[in-house]
Amino acid sequence: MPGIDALPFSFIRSKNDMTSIKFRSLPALGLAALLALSTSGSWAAGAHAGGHGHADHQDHHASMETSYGKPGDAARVKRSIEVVMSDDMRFTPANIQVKRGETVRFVVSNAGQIRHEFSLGTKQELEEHYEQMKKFPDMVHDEPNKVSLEPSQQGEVIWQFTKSGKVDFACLHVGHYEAGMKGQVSVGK
Ligand SMILES: [Cu+2]
Repeated sequence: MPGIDALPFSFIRSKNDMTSIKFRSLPALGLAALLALSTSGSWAAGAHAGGHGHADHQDHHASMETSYGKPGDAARVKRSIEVVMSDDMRFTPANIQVKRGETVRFVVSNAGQIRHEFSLGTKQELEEHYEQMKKFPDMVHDEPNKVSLEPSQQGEVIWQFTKSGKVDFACLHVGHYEAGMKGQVSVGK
């Protein structure tokens, strides 16, 4: 993983809590690197992916609440929304409506010939991550609010939208965001 050793410590730390929930799906390399960098209890929480009960998951998720919602519980998914990513730097659909409180499963597929990702966040957060991606284009992202996909791959993000308003999503691969690879979720009341 070129570059990751050079990442600011605070940046990595802010990632760990979000990353731990997808512990099992991390590629071996990314996991090893993150474990090497991790020094505290957040990885103990990560281990819960292997065995703790439902209540623990709820608590952990609640602690990961963001201004645009929180990782969703698969058991609460009422609706799946298919999102296609393409090499013309577009998401289809690019505008999505959900209700406040709704837990949505985004079924994301990459119809292109190059890697793309679907990242949910505030515009500010996405743009901050994008600046990081420009510095470290090979960074591995595997967090509950995003999925990164090779050509022909399909993945998912399960997210609960807890606040009404607008939530952005984007592909943060270098050049893609500027080319307009972005969209918006409108969260109704
Ligand atoms: Cu892209």
